[in-house]
Amino acid sequence: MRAALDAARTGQRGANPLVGAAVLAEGRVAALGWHRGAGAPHAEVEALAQARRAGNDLSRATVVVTLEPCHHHGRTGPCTQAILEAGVRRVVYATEDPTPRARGGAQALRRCGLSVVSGLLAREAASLNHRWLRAVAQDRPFVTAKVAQSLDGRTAAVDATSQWITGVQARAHAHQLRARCDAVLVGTGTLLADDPRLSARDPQGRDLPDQPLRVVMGTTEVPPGAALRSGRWCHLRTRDPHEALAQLAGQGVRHLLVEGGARVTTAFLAQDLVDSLVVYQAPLLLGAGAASVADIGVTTLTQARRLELDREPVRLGEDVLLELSPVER
Ligand code: AOF
Ligand code: ZN
Repeated sequence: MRAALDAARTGQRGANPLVGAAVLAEGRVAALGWHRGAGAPHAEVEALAQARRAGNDLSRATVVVTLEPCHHHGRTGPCTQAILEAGVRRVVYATEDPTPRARGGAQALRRCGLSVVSGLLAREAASLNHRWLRAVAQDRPFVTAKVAQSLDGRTAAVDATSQWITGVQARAHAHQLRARCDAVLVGTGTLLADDPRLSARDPQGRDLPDQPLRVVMGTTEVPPGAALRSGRWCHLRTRDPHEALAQLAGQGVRHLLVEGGARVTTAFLAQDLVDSLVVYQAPLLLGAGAASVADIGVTTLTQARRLELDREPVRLGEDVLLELSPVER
């Protein structure tokens, strides 16, 4: 289970949980697998495929997985079925799957005669996914907020010029992030200032295969010639992030990317609705320019909102990518 938990951390935080799996066969860890993110195969399917490729006899094998195997036809098939087809004897998992669509795997496997054990290292597994678990419990999309900023936390210079603070590689990464999300949201202020397309594009400017829903939030009207109208888009006439999330959940959005500007990002942060923060940190100073985050109600250091790194920082050209989760208060 420790090896499975380590493998789980390799995945991407988002609408799907981080999940890792190990196959125990012939007295050792025969294979490890992890879930790479929404749309990709689930952890146990990866681990079983790996074990099979290595030529292991699975008839007496155990599958160890950090989350109860799913029992639904989602973007991929049910893991319960993959486990049954592999012919293993025993399944050990850490925490229950709380989602109404996917849960029930343990019971289904027991009914088919497998030995199923739960609760191993459950606390560690739950803490790995506590933000995801919270979003599921609140029945709202998982929220990733993206900030591209100067070293001194600015997103524009004093005269409002803001193209380009980050370099080509960081921008390419940000477009891949858009493609992984179901929807990308900006406020009406950013819409009027930048007229963004909000599409996911490759460095040559071509659309990537997966395109997010483009969302504008705020009470100002969307101009008839706005660039984002060239794709699937919607306007949420509210300034309340809770209300916006409820409406998006109703449209089937499970992973929302909040792209700014500062007013919208601040509103989500102030309501503690950011589950994951992605920062592209550029090595330049803008001095008195616009700040990436405004008043979130912190007036003294003890009230500071603390975040922790989900993984090691990554260098993208001249810029640095930071992936963070807010620490529970
Ligand atoms: C598993 N193993 O590795 C993961 C599971 O996006 P889908 O349709 O592939 O399904 C995602 C849901 O499946 C997710 O919300 C969670 O309930 C479960 N995730 N289950 O057996 C895995 N990632
Ligand atoms: Zn599954």
